[in-house]
Amino acid sequence: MEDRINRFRKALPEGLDGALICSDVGRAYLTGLHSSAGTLLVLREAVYFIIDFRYIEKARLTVKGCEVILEDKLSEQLNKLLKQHQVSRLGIESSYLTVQRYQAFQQKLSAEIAMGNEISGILKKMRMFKSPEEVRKIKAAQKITDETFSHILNYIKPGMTEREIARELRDFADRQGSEGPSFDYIVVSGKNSSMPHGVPSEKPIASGDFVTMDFGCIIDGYCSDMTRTIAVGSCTDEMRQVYETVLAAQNAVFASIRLGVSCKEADAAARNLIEKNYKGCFGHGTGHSVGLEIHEQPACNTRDTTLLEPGMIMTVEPGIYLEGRFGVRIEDMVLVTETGCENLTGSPKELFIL
Ligand SMILES: [Mn+2]
Repeated sequence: MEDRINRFRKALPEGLDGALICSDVGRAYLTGLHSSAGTLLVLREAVYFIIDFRYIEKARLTVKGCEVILEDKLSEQLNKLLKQHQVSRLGIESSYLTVQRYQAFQQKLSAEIAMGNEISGILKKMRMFKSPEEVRKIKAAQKITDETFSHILNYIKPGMTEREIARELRDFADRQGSEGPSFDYIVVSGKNSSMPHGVPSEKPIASGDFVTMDFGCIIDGYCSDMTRTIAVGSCTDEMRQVYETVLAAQNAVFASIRLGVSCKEADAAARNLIEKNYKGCFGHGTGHSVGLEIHEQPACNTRDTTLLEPGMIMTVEPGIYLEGRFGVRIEDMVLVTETGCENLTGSPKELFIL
């Protein structure tokens, strides 16, 4: 973590004397401590972590590379430090700070609070590239996700509701050691499966339904993300054809990922294949990066021109959604490597008919 703070300090843009890091994820990334409050003041020559009584003991024991201070009157404490270091201009995390908090800083702090996006940009860029330690955590989270999928295959029976299945996914993953669900799980069946981000309902699973399950775990704060679609009872030729097309689209993306390929090009690999027969039925991006947050930058979509580079972890999740009828999505996570990509997801993808 000390290394992250130092890299961040070195990247501070000219014209800023430092930065206020107030987001949960920004603090967790730079200090290693997960908390729901606290302020990290990063200056060129010193770093201060001001945090309240609830976290102070843990912070003193674990946070390295900065002076840990018990929060009392935050603005007075900050002003004292700003004066001591002759700070005149501070950056903030524009993508996380609320307008209310920004205005409070503006009114109460002696330094000018710069409105730019540089600080958020630097942190997002740093977080794009996962260290071996971060990769290990995401792999551990995915391992539990894979175990949860094999469990649910034996658990799903016609008549169970989408919410019952979502609950079992969460409970099983927690029992296997997940720190919690990495997002609100999606379990949609039958007609509901044509809604990519449908919310699990009291609808019972019926024979002939597709069931799409999108879920993930958290280990040491790091997320995993996976989607599988399975059939219950039976499956029509059309359902099978849609399923095989989505799988082929996913494989086309894996084959496209190599050094120098952009996110946009990886997205096109899936999109071009799907649009041949299912135009207008794939209305979301092909994937996104995953880390401390479930959605990170970059993202494989029709706009993001970021080049894929080793150390990035991306989901690959094409789908086909036939409105009012059914849908299929298949999602794995891959690590971009020097030579292509490594699939971090172990769950099988042949079409299961339970
Ligand atoms: Mn995803």
